[in-house]
Amino acid sequence: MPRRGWEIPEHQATTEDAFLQRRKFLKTTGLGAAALLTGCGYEKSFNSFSEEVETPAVDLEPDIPVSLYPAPRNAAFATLDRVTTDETAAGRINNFYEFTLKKDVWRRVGLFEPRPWTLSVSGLVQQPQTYDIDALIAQMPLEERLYRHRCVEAWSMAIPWTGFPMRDFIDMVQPLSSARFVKMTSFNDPETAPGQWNHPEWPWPYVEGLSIEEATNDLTLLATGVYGHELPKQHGAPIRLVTPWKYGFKGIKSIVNIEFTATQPATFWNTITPDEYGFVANVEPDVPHPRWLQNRETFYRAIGDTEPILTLLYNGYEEYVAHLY
Ligand SMILES: Nc1nc2c(c(=O)[nH]1)N[C@H]1C(S)=C(S)[C@@H](COP(=O)(O)O)O[C@H]1N2
Ligand SMILES: [Mo]
Repeated sequence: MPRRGWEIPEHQATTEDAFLQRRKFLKTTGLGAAALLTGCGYEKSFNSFSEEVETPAVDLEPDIPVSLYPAPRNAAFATLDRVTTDETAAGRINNFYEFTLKKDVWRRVGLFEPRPWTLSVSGLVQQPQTYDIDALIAQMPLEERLYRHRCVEAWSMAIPWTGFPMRDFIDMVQPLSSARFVKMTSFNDPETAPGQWNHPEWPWPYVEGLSIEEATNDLTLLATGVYGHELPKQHGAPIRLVTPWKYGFKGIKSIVNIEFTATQPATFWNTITPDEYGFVANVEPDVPHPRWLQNRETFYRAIGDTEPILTLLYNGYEEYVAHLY
């Protein structure tokens, strides 16, 4: 039986120290970045690598699979009061307007190339720079978290994301004290994204933002994987935001730039329909959308298998975020 995303494989049931050592090896040899750039599994790339190049002078145990996924699950986010949505449903019912206004994004991402990819950091920050995405991922502490996921359209899922806390990233790049907001921007490429091609009238690229306090909250994740492997294109490869106490549209996909700003950035939805999509956009059951109520939602267990449930304040994450508002 294939391993489920949340079951920690044996090789990761090692000490934290062993785990870090392995990462260090990946980093220092540059193997991690080189192999991951191919977009296929590390294991496979490693095999072809060792055929062509001399074996590195490191005592590698041959039975240790050197892969970043699945990552160890963070115990604080290991369970939820709902079943995990089936992976096929989560991967076939998506919102990604760069490709389509419909939900079958997975059928329309064929031309999109999430690798090679760079993520730049700019604005009010001490370390502005451009990262190769796989070099960045190899140096960040990946973990898995099961989160509720609530779209403003009143459907929801429970999804196991893999990623690193945005706070760790922010600590690394060191924003200036004048930075109050984080503005995140997606790609703009109508040639490979039919939704952008078909809707040149929209304010592409997709932009989202958070206050610094929100961006450094315990919950805020930059996700690079889902269901125990790298993000597929329709989920926002190679890196996307996850803020589970907010409506899903805040969770910007396929990020190319993170900018630190002094003022609140204009965002994609807020620019198009300011009365419907606020900047803060927290899940609040008592605050209706102008066109529908928000106190109930349709929870997806699998495709065609849904359940009506009550919406929770801050999507059930009150203890983490209530102090911010
Ligand atoms: N770049 C970009 N990010 C985006 C969107 C989008 O259209 N473009 N849709 C948002 C919306 S409305 C939701 S609900 C979530 C959906 O994430 P999922 O498809 O991985 O479940 O992505 C968000 N991130
Ligand atoms: Mo959404």
